[in-house]
Amino acid sequence: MANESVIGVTDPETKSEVKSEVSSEVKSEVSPQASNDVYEPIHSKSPVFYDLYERKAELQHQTHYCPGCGHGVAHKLIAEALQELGLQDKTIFVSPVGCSVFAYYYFDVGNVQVAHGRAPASATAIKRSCPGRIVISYQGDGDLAAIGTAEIVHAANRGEKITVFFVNNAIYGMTGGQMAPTTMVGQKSTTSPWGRRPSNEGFPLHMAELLATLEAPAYIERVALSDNKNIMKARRAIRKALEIQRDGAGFSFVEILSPCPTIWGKDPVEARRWVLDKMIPTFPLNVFRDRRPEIPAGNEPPQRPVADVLGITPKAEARDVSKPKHAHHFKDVKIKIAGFGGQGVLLLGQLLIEMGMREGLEVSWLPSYGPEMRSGSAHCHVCLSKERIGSPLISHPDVLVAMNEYSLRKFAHEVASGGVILYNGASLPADFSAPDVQVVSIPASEIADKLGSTRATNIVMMGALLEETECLAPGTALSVLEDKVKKLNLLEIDRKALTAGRLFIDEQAHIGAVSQPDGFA
Ligand SMILES: Cc1ncc(C[n+]2csc(CCOP(=O)(O)OP(=O)(O)O)c2C)c(N)n1
Ligand code: SF4
Repeated sequence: MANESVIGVTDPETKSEVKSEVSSEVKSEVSPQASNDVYEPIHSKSPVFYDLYERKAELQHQTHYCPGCGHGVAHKLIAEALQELGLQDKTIFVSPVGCSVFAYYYFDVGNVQVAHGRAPASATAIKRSCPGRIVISYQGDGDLAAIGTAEIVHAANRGEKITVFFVNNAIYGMTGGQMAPTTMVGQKSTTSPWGRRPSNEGFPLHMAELLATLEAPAYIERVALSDNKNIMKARRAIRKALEIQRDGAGFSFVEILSPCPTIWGKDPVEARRWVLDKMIPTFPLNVFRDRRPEIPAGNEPPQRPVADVLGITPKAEARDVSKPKHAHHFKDVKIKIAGFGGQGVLLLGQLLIEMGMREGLEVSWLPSYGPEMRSGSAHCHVCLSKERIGSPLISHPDVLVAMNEYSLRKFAHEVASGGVILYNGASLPADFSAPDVQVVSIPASEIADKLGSTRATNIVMMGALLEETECLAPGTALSVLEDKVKKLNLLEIDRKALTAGRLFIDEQAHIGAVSQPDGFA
């Protein structure tokens, strides 16, 4: 729990308990089908976090917050409430970007750290997938009332059953004192050096009042960390907000007026007094909402895997990855597919990752395309890996599938040494050269035309890719095509296109025109 003298994190034993408990709950909350899913939900601390957040010896007795900062007090009040209510093991804490970005080092609960302003959106997703958990979104005023205005308004308006603690210190602390939406009239900041003027910067936003205009929220209160009496009131409000969530009553929100001595240029005592004298008159303390919202019962979303709901679940045998159908002779393969919109560039990538999933590989697909639907340039990155994929972005592909000359010229230099370029063309452009890589020209468009549809060009290239690299099994390709292509005449053409692409490479190899590049079978 929050501890201002020792900054520790979950001990490994407790962590594993939480892990197994959460996993089993997720399974039971989703559906019996989910337990048959290919992937087990994993809830554990990311390896990028320190096991122990160790500070220099002389700093061990304090938090990373400045002396007198309200965040430390808010943390303590929240941690105490969680402990007193017995909610520690059920809680998932969503940390923001701001001075409290490291909140996950202070709370021995489930932790997620999210992008600036997005905490209520992430908290929504977490709460909806784990309705039995206590989900807390903790945010500063820059995070919640500037970049994240839309997220908080809509989460509140939907009546998400989460708790939001909004730490309002009237300034951007972490980035050095820029004006926040809550900066008060006349208050100086680095971006309002003459003091906030309504004529130029508008008026401060009153978030508690604003959210109280909505129908859905169950509880909204503003409190202040100005003096002991108000801190005790803050303590009660924090506790109540958590109780409301525990009881499933709806959205709860506590705005906490909080000192930021460093940016305000005051000592800790002066800063507290400033909250009392200056902030409270601008942001009056009040309970703005305390009731159970009357939200008509509707059709609850089905707690089933999205693929099942959309009716796109692959056949049972296709999902069975217990026995790999294909020997993968690689650790990972990075493929870039590039061409014009309309050439099936993105679809080819999607088919490959679907195949990879069915063969038990980790996969990723990252598309990139312009605003034009047809004829604009498009490309996608596909990773097939035996290990978890760090980034879906590929700088140096092992394989480039260039669907046109423009893509060949544009991306050939990126291909890793020993890699392969598969080019859709009867022959390479005369002045083209790519040392250190294997380049194969495949007249895929002509082949597809002869089979009855230019649209099958990408499938000819897929056949060539499978034959050339042996990264995935042709049988898997067929089963994916059978699931995805609904029109029988097109499916027939695609089957032939796949075979034709493979045969083309096979024949080239027999006449010695194609050699196996490094790294592939
Ligand atoms: C997308 C994005 N935009 C801007 C930033 C820079 N940034 C980091 S924290 C912050 C504001 C922090 O202020 P606040 O939310 O009030 O929290 P405090 O530091 O005062 O606790 C900003 C603008 C960022 N990290 N990410
Ligand atoms: S800059 Fe302000 S908000 Fe940030 S840690 Fe220091 S006192 Fe706290």
